[in-house]
Amino acid sequence: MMRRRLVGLGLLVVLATACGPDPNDALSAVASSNVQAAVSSSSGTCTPVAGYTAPITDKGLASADGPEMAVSAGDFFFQPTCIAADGAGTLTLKVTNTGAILHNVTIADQGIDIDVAVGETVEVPITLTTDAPLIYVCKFHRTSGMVGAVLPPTP
Ligand SMILES: [Cu+2]
Repeated sequence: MMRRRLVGLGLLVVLATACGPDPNDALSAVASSNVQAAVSSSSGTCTPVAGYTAPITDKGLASADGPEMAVSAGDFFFQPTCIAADGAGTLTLKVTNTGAILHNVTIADQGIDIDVAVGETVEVPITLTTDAPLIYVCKFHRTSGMVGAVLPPTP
């Protein structure tokens, strides 16, 4: 059940902002995968395509600098919502709960289910392939839009 839902989440549309590290580099990698990519001049978004009905709270797209990627878990979002990785393989998500309630990082396919207490930071080891985005959720607030993605590196 959960696995099927996560596969559905893999279909993201990524819209890039014009500022910050060149997001078009990341988007070219996205376009070559099973993710549908689009570029917009509006603020960065990371929203689902048709077929995925739960919301994703969009807090933008950022480019990673190295194998460690910092993410804030707020009420109820991950920020940045999408991160373009600069390498594949074993990476680390450093997730800090900047909100007022308990959050979580779950990647069912990788056996990850880690709670993040208020004010705490957890290091989550993830495995990223070069051909598909890695979707993670807060298991408590997934249906409130608490979904994030690590995008494959540009080839
Ligand atoms: Cu949460």
